[in-house]
Amino acid sequence: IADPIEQAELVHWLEHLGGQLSEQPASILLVDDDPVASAVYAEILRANGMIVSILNDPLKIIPTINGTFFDIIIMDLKMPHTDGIEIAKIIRQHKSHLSIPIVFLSSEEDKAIQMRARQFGGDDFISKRADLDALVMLINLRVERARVLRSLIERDGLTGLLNHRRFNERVEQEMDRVRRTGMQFCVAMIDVDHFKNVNDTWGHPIGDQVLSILARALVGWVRKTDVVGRYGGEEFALLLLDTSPEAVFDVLENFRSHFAGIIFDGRPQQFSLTISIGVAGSDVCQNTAEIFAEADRALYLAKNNGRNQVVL
Ligand code: GH3
Ligand code: MG
Ligand code: MG
Ligand code: MG
Repeated sequence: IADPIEQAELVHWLEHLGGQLSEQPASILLVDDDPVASAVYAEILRANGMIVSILNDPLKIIPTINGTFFDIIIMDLKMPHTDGIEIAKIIRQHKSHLSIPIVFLSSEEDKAIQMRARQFGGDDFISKRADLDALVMLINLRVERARVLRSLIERDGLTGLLNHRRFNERVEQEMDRVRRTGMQFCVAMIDVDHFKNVNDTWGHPIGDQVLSILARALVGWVRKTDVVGRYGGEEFALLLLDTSPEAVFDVLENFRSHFAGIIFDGRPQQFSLTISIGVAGSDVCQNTAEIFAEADRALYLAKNNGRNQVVL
């Protein structure tokens, strides 16, 4: 296959994947209602190259981790006004926060309490008397493993894009944000036209390569903050933020035409392909199910109107 990906697109793509799996510094949420103690630990972790946010009001844990991604939560166990175990329980009640590592930092010696802390959602327990190198190493190991696991759970193996479930969750989050901020977003569904023919004519491995190339091209085309998912076999989905369907139409129309110009090498013959796209805006939809149904309806129209087109 003549790989049509420009260097800039490739860099963009690697960054897209790299956000999850690379040498990026660990982002840490330090939860402790003692501002002095938390500031001391934050300084130490920052000196070790980590990005640290401090939460002194543990009861704000859910809005905090809903709004910002953290690799790991480091939490004091005994806090003057709350109990770390109670906070861990609250975190673990949320399906989307099941996998974030929680490490308790405490001078608690009582084995029964340590056990309880693990039972209710803590992953590790590190003594405040432990040496700081041990703390830093533990955090780095936890973060690395969590990143790998998260990518296995959330990403599609062929393209590296977000999978169907994770993409839906992202749209769900965006719906919540829209309710608070009034910002608009769009969802686009993209389906390769007559893709079955590709497999039948050129073979399944070439079909797979086409899908990888389409995935990379999409990531390179949209904004860095937009989200690209693999929705099904040869169906992709875009979450385009802070924009209207009218503005998105031009971007996707240009992409449609760009993609139609890509020459794939079927060895010995070359071939090209087209895509159909359906777009829906959050402004006319009450919930996630509705915006997907709208985008699907538009995609269906694009297919019925002869394919190779974008429909709003
Ligand atoms: P339409 O224009 O109506 O979308 O026709 P189509 O042939 O693209 O649609 P259809 O749903 O009939 O076929 C989709 C094909 O995509 C069938 C399936 O074998 C193929 N496919 C799905 N996932 C993969 C994959 O991961 N790799 C490859 N090579 N093929 C896949
Ligand atoms: Mg304390
Ligand atoms: Mg198709
Ligand atoms: Mg399809």
